[in-house]
Parts: sequence; C-alpha cells; structure tokens
Amino acid sequence: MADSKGFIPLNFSVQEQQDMEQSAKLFYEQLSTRRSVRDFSDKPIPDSVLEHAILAAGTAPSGANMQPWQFVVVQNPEIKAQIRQAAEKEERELYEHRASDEWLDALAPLGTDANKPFLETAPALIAIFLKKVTIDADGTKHKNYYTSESVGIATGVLVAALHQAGLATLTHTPSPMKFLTEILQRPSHERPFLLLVVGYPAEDALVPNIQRLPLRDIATFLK
Ligand code: IYR
Repeated sequence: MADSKGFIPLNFSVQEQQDMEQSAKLFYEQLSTRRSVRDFSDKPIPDSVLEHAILAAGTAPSGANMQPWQFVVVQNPEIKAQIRQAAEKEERELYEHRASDEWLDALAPLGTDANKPFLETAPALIAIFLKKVTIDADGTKHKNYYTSESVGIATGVLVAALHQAGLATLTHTPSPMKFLTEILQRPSHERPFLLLVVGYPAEDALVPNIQRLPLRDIATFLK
C-alpha cells in the first residue's frame, strides 16, 4: 500500500454536513460540562480508562512527530504522600512570598490555598513530562521541536478524554515542579510539565461560579 516515499492512504471519511454540525455541537456540549475539581473521592478508577486516555493523548500532533511526552501514572499512596508534601512546601512559598498581590487577587475567586489534600485523596496523579530530547535505545540523542506546544496539546486531549470517560481532573502546576523529577526518578532530559489529578469528584464537591467567555470574545472570523 505504501508509495515510493513510503506514504500510505489517509483513512478519512467525509460526514454529511448535518452530522458534522451535530457532532461539533455535541462535542462542545459535552466538554462544556468539564470543570476543574479540587474535591476528590478516593473511589478507585479502572486502569483501562487511564490507559485509553493516555493512548488518546499520544495521538496529539507533535513537532516532527517526536512525541516528546512521558506520562507517569501514580497510584501508590506513599508516592502520592511524598508528592503532596513536596508540592505543599512549594505552594506555601508561593502563597506566602512568591506570588504578587495581582496574582493572589486573580486566584481569590478560585478559593485556592497551599493545602493540597487532593494529591493524596484522588486515586491517580498523572505527572506529565516534556522531553527536550529523545534518547534512542542505542543512546543517540535527537532534538525535539515545539515541545511546549506538543505537550500542551497532548495534555488537552488527555483532559478531554478523561472527562469524556466520566472522570474529573485538576490541572495542577505547583511551581517549581523539580521535585517530581526526584520523587519519580525521571531522567534529567525530561522536564516536569504538569501534574494532572484524576478521579471521581467527592459527592459534595463544590466549584467556583465562574463563566466561560462567549464566542464573540474568543474568536474573530474574517470572511
Ligand atoms: N499553583 C497554585 C496557584 C494557582 C495558580 C493558578 I494561575 C491557578 O489557576 C490556580 C492555582 C495552586 O495550585 O494553588
């Protein structure tokens, strides 16, 4: 099936316009119910949901198809406790010293503080690492391209896939996140990108009453 360049036919099916419009609307409606959750239940989640969500994330486009990501799924209570302890230490610094008044004011509606009990309560944490280089099995180093864009898109797909599967997430970015490299024993060419908290929401979970911007504020159409 491959041509002289090694290319293969695209697997693509054209949808009826009505179906396209319905799919786009339904996808938006499904995603619009996603909220960042900070109150998690400790109810276990199926491994296969995590696995398929990560496979979905791995379909993201990436610079030169280098797929510069590594997902580390943490379900071990001792490791989660270590992550919580290290994250709260950084967060205390942030809330007490590092964050500007402007930043703290912006965070006020979210009601966040340095306490992160969800890092232990939630059944899974997915630490996402960005690979500036990829090292082959034979030790050859390859530079990766557009790594932030690539890992950002993969993370977005992961969040959407977990939401679609009926799980709640929190994109958590304790800063700095160097402790994740140490606790999770990752090689130095992988940079911690984001910590995704995954689980069912607590039954009484509350979320801030915030709204999404309307289309006219987020998009410009030039025809
Ligand atoms: N990392 C801190 C602070 C924080 C920063 C932003 I920007 C947020 O949108 C939310 C929180 C924390 O997790 O509390």
